[in-house]
Amino acid sequence: MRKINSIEEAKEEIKKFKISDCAEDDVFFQALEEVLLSIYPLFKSGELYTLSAKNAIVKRLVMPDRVIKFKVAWLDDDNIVQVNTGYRVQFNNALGPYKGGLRFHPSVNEGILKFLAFEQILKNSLTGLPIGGAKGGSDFDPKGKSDFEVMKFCSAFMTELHKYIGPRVDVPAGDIGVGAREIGYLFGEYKKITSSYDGVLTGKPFFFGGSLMRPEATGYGVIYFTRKMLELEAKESLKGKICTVSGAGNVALHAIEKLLHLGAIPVSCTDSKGTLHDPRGLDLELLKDLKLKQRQSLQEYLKTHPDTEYTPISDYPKNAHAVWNIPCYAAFPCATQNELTANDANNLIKNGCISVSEGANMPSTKEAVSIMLNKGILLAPAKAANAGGVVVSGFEMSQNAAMQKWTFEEVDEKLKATMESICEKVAATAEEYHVKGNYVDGANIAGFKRVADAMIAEGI
Ligand code: NDP
Ligand code: 2IT
Repeated sequence: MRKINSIEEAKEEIKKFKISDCAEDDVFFQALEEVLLSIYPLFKSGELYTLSAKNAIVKRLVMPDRVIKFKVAWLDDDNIVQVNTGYRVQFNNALGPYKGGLRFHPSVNEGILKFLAFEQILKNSLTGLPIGGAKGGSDFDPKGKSDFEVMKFCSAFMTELHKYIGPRVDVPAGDIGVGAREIGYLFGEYKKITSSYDGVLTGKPFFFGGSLMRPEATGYGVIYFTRKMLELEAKESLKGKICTVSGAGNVALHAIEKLLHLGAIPVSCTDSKGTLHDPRGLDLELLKDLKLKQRQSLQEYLKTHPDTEYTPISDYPKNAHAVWNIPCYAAFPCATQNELTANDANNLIKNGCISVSEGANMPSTKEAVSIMLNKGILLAPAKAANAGGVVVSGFEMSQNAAMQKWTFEEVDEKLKATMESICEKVAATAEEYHVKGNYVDGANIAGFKRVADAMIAEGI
């Protein structure tokens, strides 16, 4: 068996090894390549995990168990039939039932869902909870649709999806475009079809089975993780520090909320149309009203705060984003994949940023990750930093199974402890594999090992 002695050799080996049926510019390939390069010290030292190992552990891990693709036909408010594509990628259940969100966004395709489901396997592994990895969704765009249309789409989507899910089989949750409203409609339809009141979805509204704190969990978790990382690596706190955030959805707004609780100064957020920069600190109550309740554009913020800087997305050069050119101590990309490019990474470093925490899934391009790690930025990778959402989803599964309700304080304490313990595990793994301070490698190695060991123990 050939031993691999350098990262260059690992890169060559990975190119030869057919890791997927996708092109090298596909997001799925991007996610696989990052993980495989991170875990190369395991190829070097351990026979169990090498690319050519007898158990084919890497080959088995990079191929989804199944990709379910289905038609979703539904009736809009003008009584016209609309047709969308629905998906569920059940990637790996070595550690527990498939678990991961549903994304409703026009950009959704199989490649995006495969990358998200693959990342979810390692993220869920890092939580220490008994959950496997999956992701699903549709190219349906909830934006501009009436509540009734969203309900009819969700019913049609669940008519097909219900065949493949169950509380011990696969437990979907929310993601972009899927919040408590959508989960409520999906749950209602599942219940109608199956006559079963199961904990088959997480992120349910509290009054019919949801966990307190699930809406806040991802955003709060990102900040708990970052606070611990700064304490361990820089002996610093977030108090009084200027922070930039992208996105203006569930993750971004709750990250902003926790930053405010800790005395930091969050000054930016973004949506699909532009960037808001309020150097005095953001007016969170107004943002929540505009984005979560009224579902309006961030530009509306200017009506209340006319002196705020707003940059429409079209006013900025390609491959750079206004939000990452604002001087800050810590940055929090919380919108979507590949929203932080090489140019953005260079601008952040030039302006004095010392830490980047990924609230979104894979928000930094491959080039940006490499620049940030080489320049000593503390980079908290998505699969560790944003695990708080799925952690509280796991808590919701426990509460549903035991027919219990935990208080907000109980969930918050457990979330804080879990995020800190993930941070410590990632830091310790990086140190063990001689890449101290490299949380990207630490997270990939620690996440991979738990899943790989379970797969080996369970046989083929
Ligand atoms: P939401 O739908 O609540 O919000 C998404 C935000 O990002 C919106 O402000 C949206 O703008 C913006 N956005 C989305 N896509 C794009 C795009 N292509 N270009 C520019 N802006 C965009 O989603 P979440 O906050 O739940 O998710 C944000 C990120 O966090 C995603 O990467 C998701 O996978 C990840 N995540 C979510 C978790 C959760 O629990 N919800 C858990 C872990 C990770 P607009 O308002 O204009 O639509
Ligand atoms: O990316 C993610 O971790 C999520 N969208 C949440 C998944 C979940 O099952 O709560």
